[in-house]
Amino acid sequence: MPISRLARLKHPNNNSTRLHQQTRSVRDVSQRVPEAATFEETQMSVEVERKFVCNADTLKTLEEIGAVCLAQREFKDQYFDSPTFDLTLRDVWLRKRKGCWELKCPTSAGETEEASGGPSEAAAAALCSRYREITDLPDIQQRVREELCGDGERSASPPADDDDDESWPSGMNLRCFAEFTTVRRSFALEEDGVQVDLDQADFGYSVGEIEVLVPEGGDVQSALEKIGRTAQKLGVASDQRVEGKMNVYLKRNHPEHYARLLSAHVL
Ligand code: V4E
Repeated sequence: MPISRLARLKHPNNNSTRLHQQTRSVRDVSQRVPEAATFEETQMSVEVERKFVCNADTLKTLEEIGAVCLAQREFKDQYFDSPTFDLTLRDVWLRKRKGCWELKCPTSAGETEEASGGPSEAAAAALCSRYREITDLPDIQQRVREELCGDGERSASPPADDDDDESWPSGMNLRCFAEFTTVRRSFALEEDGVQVDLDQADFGYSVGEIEVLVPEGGDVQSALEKIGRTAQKLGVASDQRVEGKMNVYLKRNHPEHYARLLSAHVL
């Protein structure tokens, strides 16, 4: 979760009260959630994350390793794509979360260059995903047009209704293919810049994520190492890649779409 979203945790609409009630055993310093990042910081950051299976003991383990509860909030995600899945088949994920548009897309070449390590480092790195997250609407629209048209020229002249926060997806023939609500508890760890999220989706799937936000040109290798150390401390350092919410949602609700993404090695 990028800094911009950490900042949103402070928004008055966010339901942090329940957090205080439900995670009393973990020190709550939600007042110290960082302030908003600048536009540039957010735009150029890469989110490196590793998912893990969480269970009844995870909260206790977080407390034991000194994790600090930042907030609990609930949000609805709506994911959009064309009828022929032109975005997701390119591993590009357009969503609306709490009224804000977000685009998660693969990092461009060189953006996440990592120092080469041994086989164990490579295996650990393979368990992590790296995505660039774009939150500026004009930038999102531009990138989506490029993905859909594959045409930089055409993307210079947006459709007339692009500025309309609600109708621009339908103007590009994008429709909502997935919609679910998540309850997320976020924790900061002593390890610098590491955040752990525990997600409970309304379709009956729970998953944990260890995340580090790497600024442009930042040290992805160091982020991978922090994530690996955190996984060890949490006792979740399995060598199995853990499914995200979207994998499970699509498998259950849209098996054809899921199969296409598997064939394309996106999921
Ligand atoms: C499916 C997917 C993406 C959509 C968002 O997925 P995810 O990171 O699971 O959602 P969430 O709510 O945790 O987002 P956050 O709040 O952290 O931004 S983005 C990339 N993928 C593909 C994908 C993949 N191939 N493998 C894994 C393990 N996860 C996602």
